[in-house]
Amino acid sequence: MPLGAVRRVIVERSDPVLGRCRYVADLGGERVAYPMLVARRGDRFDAIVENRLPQPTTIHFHGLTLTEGQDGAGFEAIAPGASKTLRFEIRNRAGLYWFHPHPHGFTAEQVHAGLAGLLVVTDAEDAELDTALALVPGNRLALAVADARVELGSLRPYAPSAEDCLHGWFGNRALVNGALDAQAPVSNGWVRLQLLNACNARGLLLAFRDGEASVPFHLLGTDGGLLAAPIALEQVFVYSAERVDVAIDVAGRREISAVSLAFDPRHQARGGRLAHRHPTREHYPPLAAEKVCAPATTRDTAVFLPDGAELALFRLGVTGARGSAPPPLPAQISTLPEAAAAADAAPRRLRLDFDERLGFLIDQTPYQMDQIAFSVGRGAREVWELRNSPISMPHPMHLHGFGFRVLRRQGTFGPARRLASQSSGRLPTDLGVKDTVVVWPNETVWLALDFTLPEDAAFRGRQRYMLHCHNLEHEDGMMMLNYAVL
Ligand SMILES: [Cu+2]
Repeated sequence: MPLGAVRRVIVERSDPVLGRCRYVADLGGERVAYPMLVARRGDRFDAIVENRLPQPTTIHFHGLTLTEGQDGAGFEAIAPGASKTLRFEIRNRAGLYWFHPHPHGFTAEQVHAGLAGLLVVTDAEDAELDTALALVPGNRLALAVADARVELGSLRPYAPSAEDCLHGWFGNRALVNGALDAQAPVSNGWVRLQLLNACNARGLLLAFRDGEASVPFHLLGTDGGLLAAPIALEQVFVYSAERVDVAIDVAGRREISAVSLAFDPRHQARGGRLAHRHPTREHYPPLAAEKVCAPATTRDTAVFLPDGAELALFRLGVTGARGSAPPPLPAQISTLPEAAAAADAAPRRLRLDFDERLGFLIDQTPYQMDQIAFSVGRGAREVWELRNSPISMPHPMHLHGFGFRVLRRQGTFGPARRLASQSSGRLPTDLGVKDTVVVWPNETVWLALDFTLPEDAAFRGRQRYMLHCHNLEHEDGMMMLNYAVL
């Protein structure tokens, strides 16, 4: 559905007992639940968001460069029964973006409830690639992969224990665009998949199989669009909120299954007795009926697969006769330059830590909504050094407002080290434009950032944005900070 056609977005509960929720797009008469939005770079969005939840909410367009007022980061949540107008222009590169709630203290529960929508942005370069791949309609898919706890065919409501608050909420089954056991028909030739990890906390090690055999694929792009050149791979990490764009040659195959392979997720932090109790939460009910949503005292082991466990994701059923071989992949697919740091930039150091009492912290400080951790100059080019402590977990760190580039990784151990096939200790996904980057335990990651904002009037004055962990239990557990662009 074209982004520009949406007049109103209704945020509502579809199942008050289990606490399931959905976005409904109103096109000025016709209403569509779970809308998948498509736009071209330069398109505008102008719609009213109506909050019909019993909790405050916001819509954060993840990955887009927007003003503080349109970013939906939770400084001004939309109260139950209230509305807000969202109005902006898409200035980012073509790629897979997404939208989800970001009200402080309610984000994990609302995203888990099903509030995660996709926005596919295209441009001339993106269209050229489809032409070069001779992509047939139906062979380009945008998929949001989440995990949920399913028992006896029914989704269990969100009720995290202290252990869940520490490690994250993990399910036992994959939901793809909201469906269990998802299967998509595709035709012979190239298939282009743009995939979002919409799990609250689970890291995915994405791979494809034909029976027992691994099916190779090519990484085309990341969070913020296409790489300069495709990279041939057999598996790729996609952490919460990260996106990958991949091409798979399915010619001559009948069925391909997408899986998350088993890996050691390096959850090394232990012993916290964390429970997320935000003062504001006490004024609002949970999304699920209270009788099924009492805070769990022990972890719900019956319907639970830990992070790093193998998980079936979805299947592609291949139809049509095997024709001639699909065209070769172009050697260059975009004009993205190499990542480079400003020559004189001394790094801004940020530490990721764990405290048994306070949980996960950035620079030893839990989130405070009315504080600004630091300010950056408009148009400044900076290098950020994110260092994770050795006793920790992988933290997918998300920056609001700006895409960035990964310069270097150091101190990487475990499965990420095995896949760090690129220069400067980087993973293949590090070669693209990112808005979310995983920092593994003991690892230091250097990022190149450019804080140039659009010239127009809406961006004038101080703009506040956030840096936070996108493990949503860590996010609601205060692993966030505000920064300002002056
Ligand atoms: Cu985290």
